[in-house]
Amino acid sequence: MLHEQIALALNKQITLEAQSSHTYLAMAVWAETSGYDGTAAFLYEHAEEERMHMLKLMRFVNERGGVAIVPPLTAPAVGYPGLDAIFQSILEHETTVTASINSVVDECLTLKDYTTHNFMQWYVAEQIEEEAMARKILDKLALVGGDRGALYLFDRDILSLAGSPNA
Ligand code: OFO
Repeated sequence: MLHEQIALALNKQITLEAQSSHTYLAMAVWAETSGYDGTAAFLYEHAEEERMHMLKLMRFVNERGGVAIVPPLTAPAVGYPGLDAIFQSILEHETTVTASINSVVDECLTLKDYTTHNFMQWYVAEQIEEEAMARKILDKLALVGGDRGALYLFDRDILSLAGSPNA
């Protein structure tokens, strides 16, 4: 049976993963309607992955005797100033997600919930990859600078460039 505080922390994490998915979906729509088809494909896929992260947590909470809450979400932005702003905001968001995952892990140790601690290790590893990926993309964008031809190639190559993020 899940400790009430762990259930609360996991439900908070569920909200964050759902909000991530929602936000990346809005970014995908912007990219698709701004001519960045490669970036849009990447972001649609990323949004799906975040939904999977949310579902994995929900199933775990329910399996352990808690009740997963389907969270209300905040409406994401409709417009974005450009690709740099999008990936900068993804990096900042993922840093917040990492901090939140670390605090769940902390709580597990405090309350001696080693099962949830073990389950959360998947998320800890995933965050290392997600942050690294956002940094790698930002580095590429910095190289592109204002060069439109290079931006075209960036958009064409983003899926292979970033590698396929973990599902
Ligand atoms: Fe990108 O964060 Fe999920 O876990």
